Amino acid sequence: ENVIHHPQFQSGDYTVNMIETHPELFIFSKRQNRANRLLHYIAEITVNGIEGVKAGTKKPLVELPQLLSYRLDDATPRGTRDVLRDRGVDGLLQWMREDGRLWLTDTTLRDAHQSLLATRMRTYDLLKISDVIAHELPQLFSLEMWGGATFDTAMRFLKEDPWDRLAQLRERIPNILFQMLLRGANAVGYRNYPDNVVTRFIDEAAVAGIDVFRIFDSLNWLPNMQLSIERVRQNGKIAEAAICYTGDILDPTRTKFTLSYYVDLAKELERSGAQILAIKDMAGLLKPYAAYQLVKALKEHVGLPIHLHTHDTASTGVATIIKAVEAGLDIADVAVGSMSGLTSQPNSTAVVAAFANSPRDTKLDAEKLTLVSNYFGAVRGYYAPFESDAKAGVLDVYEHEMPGGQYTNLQKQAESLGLGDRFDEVKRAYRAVNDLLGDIVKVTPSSKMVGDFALFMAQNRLTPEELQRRAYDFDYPASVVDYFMGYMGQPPGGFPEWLQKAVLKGRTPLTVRPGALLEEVDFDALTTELNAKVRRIITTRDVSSYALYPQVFLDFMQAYEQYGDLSKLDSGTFFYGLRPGEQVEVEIAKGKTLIIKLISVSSVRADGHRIVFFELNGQPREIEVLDKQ
Ligand code: 3PY
Ligand code: ZN
Repeated sequence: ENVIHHPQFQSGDYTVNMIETHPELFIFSKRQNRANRLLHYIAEITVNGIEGVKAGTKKPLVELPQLLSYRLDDATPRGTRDVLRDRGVDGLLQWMREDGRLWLTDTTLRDAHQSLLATRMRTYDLLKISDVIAHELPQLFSLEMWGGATFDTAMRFLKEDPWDRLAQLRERIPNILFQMLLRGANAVGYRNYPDNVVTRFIDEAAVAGIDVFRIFDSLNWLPNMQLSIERVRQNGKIAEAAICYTGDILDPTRTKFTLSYYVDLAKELERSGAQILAIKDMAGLLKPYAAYQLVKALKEHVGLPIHLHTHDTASTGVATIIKAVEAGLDIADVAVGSMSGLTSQPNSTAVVAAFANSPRDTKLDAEKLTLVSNYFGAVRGYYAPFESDAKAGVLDVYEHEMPGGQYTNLQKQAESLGLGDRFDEVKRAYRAVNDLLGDIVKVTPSSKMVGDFALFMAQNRLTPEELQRRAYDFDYPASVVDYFMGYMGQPPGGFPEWLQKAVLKGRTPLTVRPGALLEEVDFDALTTELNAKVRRIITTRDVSSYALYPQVFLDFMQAYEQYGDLSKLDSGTFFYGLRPGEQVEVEIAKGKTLIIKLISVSSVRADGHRIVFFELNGQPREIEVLDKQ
């Protein structure tokens, strides 16, 4: 059992002599068994809560709809991934063009929950609906299901392995293209990485099952994207390069990000080898008539299929898609109804209905989308603590220009700094910072930097005028220093000199691509280092995770050691623990189910601990937990 549950074995990345080379597999050790480790987790969450969910929070009542079920040997209907496999990238793109429908990407598994629920959706909940998606929605272009903030959130907050999520979804959905969001030289992180960290990450992701890589740079700086575009192509996968849209091309007073700015950038991306061009409207600023103009101009000047990504923050999303399609858009991003709207993507059934029986009919079945939507509508209940309190679309996004994927995260960050009730002020500061920086593209990681700067302004109750007057008096947040050091790349139009000098205080900024200077990582040395630090056998994927997020990965490994694999635990128990008398069943392996009942929780003892009393398959168990409240 040690062998088959070993991550290296599960990932398929093993050889017949794995047991010889890994004698530690036979150390059955004093380590607690799986059940005990699971009890430990439940006791811990019951007593202390989890980041974002206070202990004692009432568990939402969630009733999942009855789902269609499929037999293991039911073949999935032919989808875009089958076409990619048979015909290659060019063949697929040609086939799509000839077909002529409006192709849709469903973002429910990635951006929708990143934007609505602080990226907290667990693999457990995604897997349950994956068979239905594979069998009922094969007409999709792709599923955006990885990358962006999901990579680090999985490890940091959910204590799960993002690679496992990818592998497990891939296994259940073999027929539809998988798409990820890649932050170019920042990979799935918040800073530029050495080139070989980026290329190796792309190689691993391609092998693990990503087909379409949406590549962007947070400053629209081409040198930060080229390496990724090339590497994706070398892997035989689809390089979708993005122009990030900010400002408003219809507003004559916004002279920096104009229609010709975007067209020039798109032409350069085409020359760099992009196979699809994405318009990445991460904040939802692209108004319908601007979308028409933009797509029309891009269609005239570039030969690539165009893929529109927008957010419905101001409720104009569906209209934006319709106008873009009138101008010749090829592919649009949507999310299922219950996970759409607000800071997320536009509603897929609305778009399907809008084009039904038109020449651009999506060929998707709205009833089937509704099944999936109903599932997510129910499951979303578990994530209530991560919701923003927005009930309707708001216009102020045109003012602050904050990406949809950042909104709930920044709100959480503000709350944790005691600025929860001053979030309006933080949003105003966000815009003020943008203007102080000379108007920049705001998307991860530049958006995080602007967010950190805005929180800093709000905490210090600074107006832009005051900051300007006293610019040399402050120590700026680390991300702001990094930005002005040129560690994220170069913004169009350069840095405002007065602020750069004040932030850097004599340090010399970079003017070249950071990746060209960063020393390549020695992966053999890193593997050795990791093997010394972690008790489980290290896979090449683990090494990639560690190269990107050293401390987050080690913390995740520690949680894994302490609690075991938490992926089998339902989300109600994962986030809220149990109440006295409550019982859950956890199928830890096929045919192996644990019945866990919480009996009671003792009062706090003199040493600060509580005893949590359980019944495990009818047998009494006690777990001691330090009460950290
Ligand atoms: C991310 O980089 O995570 C984004 O979603 C940017 O929009
Ligand atoms: Zn987005």
